[in-house]
Amino acid sequence: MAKERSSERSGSAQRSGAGAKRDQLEEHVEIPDGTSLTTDHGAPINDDQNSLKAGARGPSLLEDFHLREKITHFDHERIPERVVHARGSAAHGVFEVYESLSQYTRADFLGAAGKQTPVFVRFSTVAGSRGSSDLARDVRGFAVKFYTDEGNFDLVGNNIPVFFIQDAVKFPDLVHAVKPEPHNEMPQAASAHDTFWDFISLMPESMHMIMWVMSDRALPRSYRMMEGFGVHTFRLVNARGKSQFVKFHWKPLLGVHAVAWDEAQKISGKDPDFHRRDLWEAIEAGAFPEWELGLQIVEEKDEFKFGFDLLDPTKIIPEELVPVERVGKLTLNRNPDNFFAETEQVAFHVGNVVPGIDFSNDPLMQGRLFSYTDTQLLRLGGPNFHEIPINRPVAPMHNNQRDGHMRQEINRGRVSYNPNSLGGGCPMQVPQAAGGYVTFPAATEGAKVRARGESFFDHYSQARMFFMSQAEHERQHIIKALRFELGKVETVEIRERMVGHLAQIDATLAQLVAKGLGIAVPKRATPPPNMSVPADGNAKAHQHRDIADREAVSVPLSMMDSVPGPIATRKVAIMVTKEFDGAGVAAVVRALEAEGAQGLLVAPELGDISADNGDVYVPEFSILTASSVLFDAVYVADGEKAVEWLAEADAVEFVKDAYKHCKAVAATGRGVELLEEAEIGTGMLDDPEPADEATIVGAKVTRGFTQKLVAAVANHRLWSREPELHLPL
Ligand code: HDE
Repeated sequence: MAKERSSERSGSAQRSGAGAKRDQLEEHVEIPDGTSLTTDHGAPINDDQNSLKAGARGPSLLEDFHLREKITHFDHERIPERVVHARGSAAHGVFEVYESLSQYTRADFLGAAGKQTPVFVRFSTVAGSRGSSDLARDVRGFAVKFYTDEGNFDLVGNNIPVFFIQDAVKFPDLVHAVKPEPHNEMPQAASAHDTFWDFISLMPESMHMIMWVMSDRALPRSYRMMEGFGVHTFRLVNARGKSQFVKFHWKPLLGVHAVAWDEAQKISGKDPDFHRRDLWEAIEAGAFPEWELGLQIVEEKDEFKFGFDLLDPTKIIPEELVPVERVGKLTLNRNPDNFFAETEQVAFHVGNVVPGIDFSNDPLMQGRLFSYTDTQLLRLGGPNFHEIPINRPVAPMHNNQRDGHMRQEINRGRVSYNPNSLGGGCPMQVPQAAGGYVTFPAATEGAKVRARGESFFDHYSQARMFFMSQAEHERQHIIKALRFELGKVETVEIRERMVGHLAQIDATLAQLVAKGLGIAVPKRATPPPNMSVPADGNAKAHQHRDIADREAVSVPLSMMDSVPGPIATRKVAIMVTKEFDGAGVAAVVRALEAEGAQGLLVAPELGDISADNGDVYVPEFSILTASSVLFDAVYVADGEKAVEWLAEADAVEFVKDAYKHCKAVAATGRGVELLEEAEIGTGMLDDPEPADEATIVGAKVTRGFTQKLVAAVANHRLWSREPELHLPL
């Protein structure tokens, strides 16, 4: 009602154009509470359409407090974007621990079976700016803020379990190298350029991470389908003061899946918000993304049991050596209300820990402990960023920190120091028995040196293990990614230096990359001219004893470990033309929905479309607003007019791309003609064994047909379809 009246008001005002008349009408206006327009200081605003002028055609007046305030605020709307991880998307959720973990840790949020803790999780790419594409080849951030009853615990991880560098002092160099080159600010959100590979080729310690970043892990199908890792070794400390080392893992319940490189590049054009939209829509639809928290626990006495160093962030602990124990579930169930207030202003810090969780001496982690507060001071403008709602702990805060920019808290009384007697000694220190944080008394000794442990110098064994653990198509993708990235590098010496490293990982890998670059594999690896490797540059001498076996593999390193998997939330494009097979399409949609997947109609145009049984549908997309790279599979429906698609170049490209990206392509009846037009096969309807198990055709939709479609989507992709792209391995 009130809304109607207020529009009446502006209508009348416009009609009359007379101030006196308008005032009269406004006397009767009732504005619901909380909806009136005001200045930042609460003064009601009567006209937000015109600035204050000296006469209707005269100059604006400086006196116009509303204009000045509105524009000034607008001028200051932007804050510096994160120096890394600028592009991100986030959601609220809950973490529930399955069983008490009190044998490992005194952390209260892990202490009782079924205990729930609210969380806020932000996913990100690393190199690109805030407006860059979600589908860049890049590491993904996976940062979780647990709002525990004992304060915030931030697990600020990535979707790759190792890092490029071993020591924090190299981080600014790494980031300068990967960001757009400083003279021309190119390329955006891409590592395929000289400065990145120049740096990497001089940093042998980065080789393990390079294998991961060149793999399809750097092109996730969805944030919901990627793993997360704490990367560093942390400590868990129990109530008796016993410490154990721990690596944190997040295991997605939908499995770990990626898209193809060609697809990633096309998605970047069709929908640069692909991951952001996917996360948002899944949560809006109630298909809440879930991960299990996994722990790899290593007893203190076993610290030196492995060939690699637990403190070295370029190494994993293979799951075959220490299994991952799944201890709880993370569920994201609510989208943010406001992107800036929450996703942009959230401030993570690897140093935000709670009693029972402690650090190791990993030299990369130690540097991070300094960096995160420092960067928030600049980005969020002062020391009170912990008071921004998204950063505020649910646990009460009491301390003697005071004042500073944008202080929200009104501290009462005159005491802001400790010890004090005037305030009764408050706020009081908390004894350990009452839950106070106590740092684990790890023994420390040694001379002050700028050095790295000898145990950090095997840079190739785990890089090789990763490569050897990949399925054949995954290796092909790594080789192609390296050919692409190094092919974009203009300086030939950098390419050669990189191939020299690859030769230390695997001879075939090096040969095939070198071939693509038109160079020879160098006879001897060029010893890097930096000081991070031993002076003799002899990698073999430092090879780790337990993975010196050149054939060592670790099964979970391949994403094939995730298939077949659930198809929940997968999207299948259903291509329909007028008078399509209504019963068939309904059966396909039902079969998909029974598995939690979606069938979405793509028609030549938007607007109502009738099926042959008279049912009227509203297609979600027209062929111009959709592209098969945005779906997991394609089904072309039968119908007398299905052949109309054949004249649509976009429709032919649609299915061609889906096939090329190894997705399930299905068709019934005359729909099969579109697959054939796209050169997916010939005479398929007569052939009871069409080309492959992800090409599914039939005269009509049957139970067997939908079962095959569901099974093909569950396998994610039929990568073996890439033979024409295959390189001899
Ligand atoms: Fe970060 N990192 N990082 N990082 N990092 C930041 O903090 C830094 C590292 C990670 O969604 C910054 O608030 C240093 C490893 C994530 O808001 C900054 C070093 C891992 C996010 C920073 C590292 C990460 C950040 C930039 C080497 C995986 C995004 C903006 C010593 C375990 C968090 C900010 C979000 C963000 C510094 C290495 C993960 C500058 C100095 C290793 C997920 O503080």
